Amino acid sequence: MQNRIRQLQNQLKPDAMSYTQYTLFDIPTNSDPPRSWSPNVWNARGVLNYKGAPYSTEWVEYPDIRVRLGAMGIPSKGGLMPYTLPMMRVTRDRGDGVEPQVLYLTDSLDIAKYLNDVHPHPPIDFDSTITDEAVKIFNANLADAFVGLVLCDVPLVLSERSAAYFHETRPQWMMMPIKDFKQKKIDEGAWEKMENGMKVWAEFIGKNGGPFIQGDKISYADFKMLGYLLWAREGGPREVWEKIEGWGGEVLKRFVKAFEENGVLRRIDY
Ligand SMILES: N[C@@H](CCC(=O)N[C@@H](CS)C(=O)NCC(=O)O)C(=O)O
Repeated sequence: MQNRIRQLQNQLKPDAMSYTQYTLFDIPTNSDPPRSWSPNVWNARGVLNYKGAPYSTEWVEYPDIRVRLGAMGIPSKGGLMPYTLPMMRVTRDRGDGVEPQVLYLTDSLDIAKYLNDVHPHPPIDFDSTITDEAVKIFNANLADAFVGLVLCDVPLVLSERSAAYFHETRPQWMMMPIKDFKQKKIDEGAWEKMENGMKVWAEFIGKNGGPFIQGDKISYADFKMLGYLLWAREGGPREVWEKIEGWGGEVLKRFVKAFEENGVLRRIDY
């Protein structure tokens, strides 16, 4: 028994002295202080906040993402977006004089899963069936409206450099200037789609009594849905968010409040 205890103590020693640092790389708004607005980044930031994990934020402007990540030796993903945020750097110093270990996590789902493994409490359900269903519902009912009414106006909350980058890069898939694309989406019924979509959204979120998709049990799908809402609230025009809030009604209010009560919104700007 004594031996077993000594063995355990020896195993624990380096860990007790080791220390891990998380750095979340995020795209800033042009406000002072900057705020977190990107739905993808929120998938990671929300989980960090929920877990109460200590971390620091490094704000990176759009045109600097590939430069900064490339300089860290992170491989390019190719395509139109070879480097993306969120990225989370994990630095683990074992306190034994040896070079700290560094890990780069370059996708929001990987970051969320990593955090859930390392910090199991409070738990998050990662059942992919629910996540897939939630994303499918968003894509079928709301994505178009969000692209037209939120994404197209994101440059308004960005710094001049990031806004210029956005105007330069997004027309590559919109096939036209952002302003024209926004008008096209409005002409195609973006407002009506948003209103109907939010009703479907509220039915889906509230189907088990709320506040989350599975009732009281929080899942990664809830974090993804929150990410979309925060995209609109932090990155879109105020009138769009006010409409979304109205159409989401009580279900949306309870959903956001439950995240607030769980500490998920405590860190937005640092
Ligand atoms: N699958 C990625 C997607 C991330 C993503 O698309 N990030 C955007 C910001 S919302 C980005 O960094 N874009 C870089 C660029 O446009 O150059 C994730 O969820 O982590």
